[in-house]
Amino acid sequence: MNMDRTSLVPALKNIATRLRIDSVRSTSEAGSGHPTSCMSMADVTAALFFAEMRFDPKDPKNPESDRFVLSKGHAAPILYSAWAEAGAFDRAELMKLREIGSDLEGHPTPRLPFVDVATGSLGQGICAAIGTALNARRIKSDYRTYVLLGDGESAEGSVWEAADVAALDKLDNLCGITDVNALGQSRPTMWEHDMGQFERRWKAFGWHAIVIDGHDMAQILDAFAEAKATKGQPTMILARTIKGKGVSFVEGKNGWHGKPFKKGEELDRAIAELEKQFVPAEGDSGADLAARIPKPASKPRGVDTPKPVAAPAYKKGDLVATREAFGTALAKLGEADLRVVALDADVKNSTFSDRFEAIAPDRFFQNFIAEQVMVGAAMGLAARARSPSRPRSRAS
Ligand SMILES: Cc1ncc(C[n+]2csc(CCOP(=O)(O)OP(=O)(O)O)c2C)c(N)n1
Repeated sequence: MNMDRTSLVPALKNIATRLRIDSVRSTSEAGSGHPTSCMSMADVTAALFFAEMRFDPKDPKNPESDRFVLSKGHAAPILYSAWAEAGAFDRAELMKLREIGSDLEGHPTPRLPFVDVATGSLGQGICAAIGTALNARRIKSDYRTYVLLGDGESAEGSVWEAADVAALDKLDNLCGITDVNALGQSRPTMWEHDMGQFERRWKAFGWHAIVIDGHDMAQILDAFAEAKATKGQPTMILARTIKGKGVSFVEGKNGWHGKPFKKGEELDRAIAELEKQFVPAEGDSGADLAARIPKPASKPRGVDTPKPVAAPAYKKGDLVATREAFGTALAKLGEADLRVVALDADVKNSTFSDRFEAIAPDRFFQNFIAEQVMVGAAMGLAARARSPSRPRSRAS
């Protein structure tokens, strides 16, 4: 179902309101979690899932699907809510957040079919997103990778290692969004709402940077369109937002990080305020929305079956340095199995992984002396390199 902007914007706003309500309710039910961190990113999430990404909620591992990495993993409740809204699983499951026995943990894990990599240790998600973006090149797919970070998270050194490598690799299939809500865990963030600081940094690292009001749906949609049209460099959308957006007594207030609303008067007040924010809109029921999500093209892809190769021909008594044996074995594995990739941090001539590069240059990824992004990217590549697996019917 296609919708023009005038119908789309109110429908997306209502989704954002539902995502906020779910995040508030599920964290209150759990008695823990980060509702205010979810509320700042609700508008961006609604636009991303229901007007930007191509994916099939029932087949999240489809090799041609766009990828989403929630780098600020503590905002997991809104990720779960978005997938439930899209029809991946029953919305009632959301109320099992953080229960023993539910896969809807406090931070996302790949036990969930729609999560590629575990996030929550801040600064790692963007590195993994480099891996999923590189994988698109490896398998010659036009899928895009989206990664959402916190502004507090952006102080992590690994974020800037990732920024460097993505620019060097000209990953124009990668789009970051920074949720600049100006608050961290215990205090305001380093640059608070000084958007120019973020913009200058990302531009200096070679990214296309777009500053927007992260609660203005039209600006969000325009920014995603601009990112998609940007060639030769990755894009970072810097969304100025308000932490706790939607509930007046927490909006922009320090001291509400990682605090659910207390059941009873506090929760009821929050929900009542949010429910007032629904606007008249057509076609925003769950089924309408899921039907509107563009599905990825299905391309026939063979399974890369490993082929037998001869083991390295060592003779008893040969003296071979461990690192050289490693390089030789790695090259053999690469020859046998096309899914094997290798990443290096400027030590390929010590580890002999240059032997792998010689036989499979298109599966060898150089990260220079940036080991954090190298390890994270390896995680992203590993998550996508597996053969397509069957979709699971429920989340927990
Ligand atoms: C590596 C790491 N350090 C510290 C933390 C603890 N922590 C969790 S959330 C958070 C604040 C994050 O702030 P920000 O990135 O701005 O996110 P938001 O305000 O949207 O919650 C901190 C310090 C963590 N999860 N990972």
